[in-house]
Amino acid sequence: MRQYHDLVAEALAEGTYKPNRTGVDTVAAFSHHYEADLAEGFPLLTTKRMDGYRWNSLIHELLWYLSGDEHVRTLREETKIWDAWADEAGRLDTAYGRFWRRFPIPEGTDQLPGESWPDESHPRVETESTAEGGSRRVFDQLGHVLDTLREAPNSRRMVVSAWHPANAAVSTLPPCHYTFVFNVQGDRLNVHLTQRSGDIALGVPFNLAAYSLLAHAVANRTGFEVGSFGHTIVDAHVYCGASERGSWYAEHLPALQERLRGVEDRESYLDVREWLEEAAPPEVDGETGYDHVPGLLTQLSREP
Ligand code: UFP
Repeated sequence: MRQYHDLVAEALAEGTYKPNRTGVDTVAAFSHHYEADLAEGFPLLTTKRMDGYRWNSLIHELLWYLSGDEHVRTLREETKIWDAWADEAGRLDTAYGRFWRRFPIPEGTDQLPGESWPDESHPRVETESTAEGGSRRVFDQLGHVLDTLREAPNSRRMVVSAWHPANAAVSTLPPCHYTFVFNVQGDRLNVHLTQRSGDIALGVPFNLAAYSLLAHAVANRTGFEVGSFGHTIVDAHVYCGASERGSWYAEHLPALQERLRGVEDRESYLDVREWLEEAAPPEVDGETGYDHVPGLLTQLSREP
């Protein structure tokens, strides 16, 4: 997929070398945007393995989001992708589906004077019991989008957010793909995702496929033609430093380069190589940044 290869190319060629919390440094580009027309075909990468267990994980993760569950007890029967972030009881402090389907509504004195909140008569407000025997009210954001698509499809307010600022401030993994917006143009239903942080080699191919699948599902359900998937990634990065954390953060560059070699039209790969050779390596702590990228230049200058 051309857009993905452009993303790789831009990050590697124009990105800044920088450290981050993982201990494995990245080359990162700011605010990359691309669009994929889903009517032209499903954007599943062919240069990365996305079949078998991976595809199965992706589908079950999406179904899990749609279920609104805050725990991984059913998900982990199908895939282990969230196990590392959950405790033994399956509790998880990253809330995607829970916020998509059951965003908490402030109660009592938490509601400031003058603010508007829906009451029980709203079709997407639910009252649920808490483990402590109390109750709380929650709002189904995605359900509200489905209603709006039926009742006022030209609305520009069809936003779903997984971001709760206070939760995000202390969460071990605040949502990466944290908000998305549905937008109708004619009979086409488009989806735009904003992602604060995107691991180009590992995470982004799955994020792209998952939201494209979601776009198909919602279009199917509401009777629209599927439109485009728009994706803005604020920090789009490739891990390239030495790994201190083991396999998850293993060096991704060789695999990415292999992928670029695999594309029919090798233009983006060649561009990356040229750009990198021309680029002045950034300075990191007085050292040349690319010294930290073992083999990058050599690998890229090797003829594919
Ligand atoms: N990441 C993704 N996509 C996801 C996900 C995580 O690319 O869906 F959950 C990557 C981005 C980043 C890391 O490399 O995981 C999260 O680290 P941080 O919170 O420091 O941005």
